[in-house]
Amino acid sequence: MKLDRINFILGMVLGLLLAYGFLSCSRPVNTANSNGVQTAQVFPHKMPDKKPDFPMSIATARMFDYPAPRAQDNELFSQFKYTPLRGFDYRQGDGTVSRRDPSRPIKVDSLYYIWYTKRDTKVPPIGSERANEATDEIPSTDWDLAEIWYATSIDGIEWTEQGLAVERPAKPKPGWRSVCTPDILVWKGKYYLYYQAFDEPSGLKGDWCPVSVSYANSPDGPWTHGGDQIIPFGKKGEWDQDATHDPYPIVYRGQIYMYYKSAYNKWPENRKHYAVAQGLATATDPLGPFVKHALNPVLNSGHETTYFPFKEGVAALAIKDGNERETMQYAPDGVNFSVASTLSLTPTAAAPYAPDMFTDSKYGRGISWGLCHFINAGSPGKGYSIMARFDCDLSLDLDDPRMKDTGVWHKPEVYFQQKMHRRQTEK
Ligand code: AAL
Repeated sequence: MKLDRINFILGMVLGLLLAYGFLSCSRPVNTANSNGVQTAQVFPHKMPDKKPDFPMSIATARMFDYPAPRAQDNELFSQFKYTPLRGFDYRQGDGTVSRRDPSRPIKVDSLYYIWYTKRDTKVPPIGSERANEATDEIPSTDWDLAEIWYATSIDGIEWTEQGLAVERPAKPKPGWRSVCTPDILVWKGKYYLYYQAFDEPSGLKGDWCPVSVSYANSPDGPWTHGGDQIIPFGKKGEWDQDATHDPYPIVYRGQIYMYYKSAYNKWPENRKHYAVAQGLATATDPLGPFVKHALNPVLNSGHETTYFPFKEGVAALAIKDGNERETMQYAPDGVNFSVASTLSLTPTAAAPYAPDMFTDSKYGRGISWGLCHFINAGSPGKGYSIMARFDCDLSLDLDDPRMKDTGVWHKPEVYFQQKMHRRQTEK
């Protein structure tokens, strides 16, 4: 009898404790305020400047994982403004000349220099799906049968095309079909151009190519070939087994951090389910060897590579592909990236100017302008790309509230341009 009574009392106490536990989780925790008055800890009207320590939803808690809980105060959030470049001739848009995938500008004395893919062919590209019909005169893609040219500018808007920097080598050297998508490294007073080097028309098996490098003592050249397959392909079955694209070196933590892109989950006979990621390879010598990071890929989304030193880490722009497309990302170690902000109207193939891109800065200052491209400048059958300038406020040395406005309003016509596709209209 006595034991039953004890069990009953213990059961009651346990039930009361469980009830209190449930209720305390499901409603705001009550605490006394400074006057001893009981108040529920509800999220405050005044935005907290750091993460509160009371229970919140994961969405509210996540606000404090960004550089600032308000986008307008987020150093890695910005609008993007665009300006056409002057000085490049596109033959009234007949599709026979194209300029794209600009390198980051570098400033030498008082002049900005850029390098870029230039295609100058008798006819416009016929498309990667017809790569088997490409010839020595008929390009498959916009970057097929291309070479690397360079230009200079005083203001980043008016450019003077200076001429050929890296030409296609003779067959069968890597790049004999096309050299394109360059980027620049300045290291110990010398200049290094890294670029994609095609041995077949892009699209034949896929957009498959390695990366080569050339170097010079002056930004005006002459350029000396320095090596091929600079970024090692992955072994068969590894994500970057077929291509290493968009080579993008910065100097960070005393080494050359070479970020690059590859597309995976696609094969010559099945290319629709592709995925894109970006990897990192490091070196202490610009001609290699480049050692790939064990945690590759380091970015799960994005397309062309865009990185810059920011505070103690590295910031990255991810566009076009992947669940985290249209975001700024940040890695305090240059390797482990997280979303820092979401963006709109992002620059494609963005190549930002940053004075500390190659200075091994211990506290990167960020960016305020750069170049990018538009690959749809032409009309059907006359495809070509143009380069353009973007401006932004992703800089610790700029404070432009207008560039932090989160509303980007387009005229209705911009939306009406995005017409339904045929299957939608046939419904
Ligand atoms: C660009 C880059 C690479 C691709 C092609 C030319 O935007 O991603 O260079 O190979 O498209």
